Amino acid sequence: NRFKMPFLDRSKLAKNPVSIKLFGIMSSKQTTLCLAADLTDSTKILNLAEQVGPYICALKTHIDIVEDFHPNLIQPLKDIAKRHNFVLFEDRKFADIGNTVEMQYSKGIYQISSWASLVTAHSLTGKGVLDAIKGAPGNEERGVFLLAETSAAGSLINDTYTKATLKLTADYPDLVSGIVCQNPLFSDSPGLIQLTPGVKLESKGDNLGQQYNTPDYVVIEKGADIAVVGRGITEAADPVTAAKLYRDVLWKAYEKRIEN
Ligand code: 5IU
Repeated sequence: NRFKMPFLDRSKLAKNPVSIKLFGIMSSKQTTLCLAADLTDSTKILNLAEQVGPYICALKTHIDIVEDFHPNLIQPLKDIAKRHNFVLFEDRKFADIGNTVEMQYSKGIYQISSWASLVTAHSLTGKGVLDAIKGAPGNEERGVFLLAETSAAGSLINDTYTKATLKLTADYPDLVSGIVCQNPLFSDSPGLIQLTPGVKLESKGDNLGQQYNTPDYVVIEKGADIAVVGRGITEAADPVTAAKLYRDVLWKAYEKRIEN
């Protein structure tokens, strides 16, 4: 099963090009850390990306919270991602009918499909979302993380929904990079990546329903391959030191998981 398999072996079983790339980055940089760069200022995002670049495998954005957004932000961000070898990941959580998703993904001021190798999507509206992302213009290199669970307290997602999401994933092996979830929902399909948000060393939540678990717990007990860390890093006194610490702790947990 995937929990015991090294990433490099799993990369050979992955069908999505971004997953293959990610497994390679994770192995060579020894990091499973995805930074949630939830900042509203372009310069701050670029500076943080530059500084923590060596320690992350992916940089997750919410591009629509950037207050001074200009398309000029994209090229430097792409340059930093290339130089430090990490993947750009827009957490757009597409959830509309296919036709609308196609436009949200490729048009408007953000033109997500032109720069984000990875995006998130809800499975709520079914296969149309995936067909839209698959067929839209933009970069050839693209992958989707489908939401099967969330870290939010009181989430309406139930077991039936989660199972149906996994089933949908199986129909798009070349498009879906992995699953966003909190529990080890799939043990086979080693080519798929489990992405788990809600990760913090001090696992106290916020006052808007976010629930945190520690790096050790999500990787060893819950099967996370990539851990998403936002405020644990962005709000640390020294974000660079914090990123390095999360990288180290997460990687040790992964090594422990695949041990013997
Ligand atoms: N995020 C979650 N939980 C989820 C999903 C996405 O926290 O279930 I799906 C996003 C929201 C935010 C980041 O961008 O991951 C976590 O940030 P913090 O580590 O600051 O809570």
